[in-house]
Amino acid sequence: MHVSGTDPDCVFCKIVAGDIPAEIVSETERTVAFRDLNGQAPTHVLVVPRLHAADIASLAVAAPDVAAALLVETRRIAVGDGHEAYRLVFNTGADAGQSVFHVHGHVLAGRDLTWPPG
Ligand code: DGP
Repeated sequence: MHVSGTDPDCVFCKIVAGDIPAEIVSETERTVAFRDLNGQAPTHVLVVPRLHAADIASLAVAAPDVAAALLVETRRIAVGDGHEAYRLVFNTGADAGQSVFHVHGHVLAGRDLTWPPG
């Protein structure tokens, strides 16, 4: 199970700790949300747990309360940016486009979001 307190080599653990700057959107007891460096929509926010977990399924098994808190936070982020509708993406595994292995939900909103995704 890839869940632990923090990983010293993880870029998102460093953002959570404040060691790397990011445009923080919200902070809760369990989560931190910040704008994506390579925004793909007018709203493109990443919401992450403070604890290190590789992906959403690992997090849900090890700490379901944290996974639920992360999901609740996604709507608050979208509404905070003025959007009732949003897309939530968890790329899971390198072949699915995951490049940072600290679970993060992409909250995307503010433009037409086509289906199927690329
Ligand atoms: P994914 O491909 O699903 O693992 O998404 C990783 C996202 O993280 C990608 O859209 C770019 C973003 N990202 C990577 N490094 C940083 C960083 O240091 N700061 C911020 N704000 N975003 C980052």
